Amino acid sequence: MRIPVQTKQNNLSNYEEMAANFDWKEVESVFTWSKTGKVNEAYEAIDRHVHEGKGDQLALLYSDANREERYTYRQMMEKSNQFGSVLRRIGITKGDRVFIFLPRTPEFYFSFLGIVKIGAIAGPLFEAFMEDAVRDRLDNSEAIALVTNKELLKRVQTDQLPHLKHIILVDGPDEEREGYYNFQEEMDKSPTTLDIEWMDREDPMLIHYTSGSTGKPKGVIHVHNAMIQHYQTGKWVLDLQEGDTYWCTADPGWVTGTSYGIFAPWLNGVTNVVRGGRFSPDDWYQTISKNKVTVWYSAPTSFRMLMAAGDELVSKYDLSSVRHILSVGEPLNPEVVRWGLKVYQKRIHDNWWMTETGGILIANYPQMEIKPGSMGKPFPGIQAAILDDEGNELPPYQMGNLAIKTPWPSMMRSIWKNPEKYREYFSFTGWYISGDTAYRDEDGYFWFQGRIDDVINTSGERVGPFEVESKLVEHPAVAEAGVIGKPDPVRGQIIKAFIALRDGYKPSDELKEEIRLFVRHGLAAHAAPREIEFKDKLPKTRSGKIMRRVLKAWELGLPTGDLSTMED
Ligand code: 6R9
Repeated sequence: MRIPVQTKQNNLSNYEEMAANFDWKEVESVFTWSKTGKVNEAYEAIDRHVHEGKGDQLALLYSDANREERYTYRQMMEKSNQFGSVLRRIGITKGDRVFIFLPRTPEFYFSFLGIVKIGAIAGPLFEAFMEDAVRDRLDNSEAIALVTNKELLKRVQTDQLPHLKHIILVDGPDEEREGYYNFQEEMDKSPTTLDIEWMDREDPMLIHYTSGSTGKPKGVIHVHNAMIQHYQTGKWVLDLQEGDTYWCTADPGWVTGTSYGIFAPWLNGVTNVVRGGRFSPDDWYQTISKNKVTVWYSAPTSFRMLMAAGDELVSKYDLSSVRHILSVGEPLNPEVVRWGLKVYQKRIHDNWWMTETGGILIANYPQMEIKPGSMGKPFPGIQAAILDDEGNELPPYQMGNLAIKTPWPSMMRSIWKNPEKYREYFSFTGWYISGDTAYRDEDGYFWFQGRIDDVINTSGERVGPFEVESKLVEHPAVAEAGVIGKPDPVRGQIIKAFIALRDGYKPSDELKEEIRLFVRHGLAAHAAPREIEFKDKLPKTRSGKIMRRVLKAWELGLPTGDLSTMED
């Protein structure tokens, strides 16, 4: 099935022609730094518009249950300048890691832009992270400053973080304490102008931690040069145009919430909607209708939850402002695309990319036919291929490793303090290996098949099984644990843990609940196993590795395959 184009929209009028002729260099001339050679992505996203006479245009429309605020580009420029000054006064300089552990609120965005403006490296954290997850990230990155609030500070083990010298609290501190600062007081003391730190294109700007199948989460480093891709994909994939009101539902703790919740919309000069608080179908439809959202970027898990909330709910709201809908994070089920067509009378445009890629690489464009279930075609300037395990390109319809020709503007430039991990992605010369499997059809559309490793994708969140297993075995009752993703109609996958108990512990529902809460409170709610099954013994290799492949086969009732490496 193919869904034809509904309207002709942006200036990527002819995909085939653009894909054949596009040169990233053409994009550079939009920006100031094509003349100076020096760049700052936060400046280009915000200040540039003010200098081009668009300072009074709305940049941020923020709301949550208690607050409703709007900020123009000029105000965003001034607030982020002030925060940049705060950091400079404290002694933060270029290259320092400054983390933000806050709910999605305007302070998050002022801080983020301020950090980038002074050339420091911004580290956004999910508000949902608990103690261990926060500690691992602050520790590995050797973060020197943290912007947070009193409630979330309780989850920061400052005594175990010798590098962390400065804590800026948006609602505190209650009394004077060395190294603690009051966000608002410091902002009030700061000028609204700032000497921007002019950076080289290749200077680091952002660190996002993401999960692999082994080891602790890794710190993916992005550089200022990523802006070329943020800007151009914003134009051609998100279809951002003058006058748009855009809503990306992703949290900035996730790469989608920075590349497409901060940079792409502001580089393109549109109004960016941020809605705080938790997901609810009513709340989301209200957010669209109240703000007259024109472009809406979300994730399959959310669309599936909206679908579960029913067609009738949709008819209660005026969603007619919406022109363009997009999805990323996991496979977008054809059923959801068809449902979107029925209830929103709009196509939902799937696109593919990763934390490591920094920006969209494969997409369904507004002016292209959609084949439901396909991720779309490579962005102009991007060469995608399917490789076999020796690095040879495979013909259409053969499944293999989804790979991208290196480099591209927003590609990660390193893994923090882990060059070996970084190299693993580039084991075939000239290619980035994504870890996803896919095939290409004869029209050049790419179709996602799965992950090569054991990484779990639950409601669009990437969870490393190792991280969850490590936490599980910290529980006194748990001797061994193996964690897999189990297919789930709404969440894509749920986390299922197989657990062997220590001597003296008996399986019970209470114990399951206790273990679940242990992970929930130690790591994060989304990392806690929804299902737990007790086993006398877990399948292991002779070298002692838990064989998740066998656990998966048990779960799905499939053959267990080659067991030659399994211990007796
Ligand atoms: C942006 C983001 C990356 C992994 C990726 C793949 C899965 C993302 C997808 C998709 C099927 C899509 N994924 N988009 N799978 N169709 N359109 O999601 O980054 O959190 O790093 O996850 O997510 O497996 O490798 P990240």
